[in-house]
Amino acid sequence: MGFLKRIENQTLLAILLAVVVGISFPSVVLKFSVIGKAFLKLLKMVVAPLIFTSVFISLLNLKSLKTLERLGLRTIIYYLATTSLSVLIGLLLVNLIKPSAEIGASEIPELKTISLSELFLGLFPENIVKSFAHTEVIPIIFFAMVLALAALKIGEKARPLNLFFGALNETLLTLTRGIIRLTPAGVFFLVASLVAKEGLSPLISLWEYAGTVVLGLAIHGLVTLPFLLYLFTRTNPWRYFLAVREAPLLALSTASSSATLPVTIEVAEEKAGVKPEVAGFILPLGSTVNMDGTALYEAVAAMFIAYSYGLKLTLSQQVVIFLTAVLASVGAAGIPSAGLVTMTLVLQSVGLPLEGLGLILAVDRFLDMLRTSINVWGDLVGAKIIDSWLPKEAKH
Ligand code: DAS
Repeated sequence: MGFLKRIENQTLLAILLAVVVGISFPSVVLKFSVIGKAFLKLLKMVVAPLIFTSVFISLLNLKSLKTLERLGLRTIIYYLATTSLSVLIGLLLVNLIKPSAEIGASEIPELKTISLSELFLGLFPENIVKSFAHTEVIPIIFFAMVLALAALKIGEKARPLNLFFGALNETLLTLTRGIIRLTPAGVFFLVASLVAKEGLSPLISLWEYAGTVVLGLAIHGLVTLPFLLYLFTRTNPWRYFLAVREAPLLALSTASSSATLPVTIEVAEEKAGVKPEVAGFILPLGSTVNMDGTALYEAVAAMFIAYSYGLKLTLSQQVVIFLTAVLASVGAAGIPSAGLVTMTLVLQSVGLPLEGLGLILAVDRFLDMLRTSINVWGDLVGAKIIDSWLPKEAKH
């Protein structure tokens, strides 16, 4: 933990330093903004293969198809239900608070929605190499799951796949941790060039928006999830949090569910009594597809961008935002700023300008840390609940 502890301190320090340097020497900083962009590219480099191997190997590790069928359906239903609850909280709050920021006098974009069938078809890869090349995360997850199902069907003969992709998964996680070493420098240049470009004014006007996101995350993390945990397992939520707290706290500082995954699995098995076959499937999958914090954030951010452009979204458009925020969070990878990347899906679905993302960049790192922590907390609550659903005979 020493390495990550050091990184998280340096990262937090880097953010504070970046704000000061970005304000004091904007022109110098902007000359180096390419370094921050290079860091983000390094993180994106591992997303496609890491997502594939973690989902594929966690499903392959399941003892039998029966467990997968039993676990799979309940897991998907649980993930979609909690993520939907999270988005609903976000939409309720943003309709009440109506955060908006002044923007330069730019033309008001006309709103358009892409059809849900296009969104649905987007889930399926037509060419897996293209999906990898374009880091189309949801098609990659789909392919990994159906391939794992096929491998489970052929049983022993698939053993080489298990060995190969297991080793590749470990290697990719190690590579990810290596890249995370660069986070302090990467974050420094990202935030410094952001502050240099935008100045601090968006931070002030963005507090309404950031406050709405933080309030929503707090309600979901401190009320909804603990309530569900107690309702389904009669576990004391506070004691459970204390047992697993290393993972959400690590997620807060790295802003990466994937980097936190080894600790998430460890605390779930060692301290929370979750069965290995459940932790091995639920948590890697959850770190990729179960992102309650991200979903809430994407819905609120999209509405904030609409308000800032003076656009009133109809109820049906908010339903599209609800659906695409859930989908976009499923597609977001567990790495820093992933939610920002998949947010484009939400904005495009209702025809909002992608330039609107520039409005929210200034506080995104801070919100990323908080939403990632809620993502991981949601995964851990899910693992405990689904573990309690395993029928008796499977608890050998
Ligand atoms: N940072 C992502 C994660 O690791 C979440 C996000 O970007 O929304 O979960």
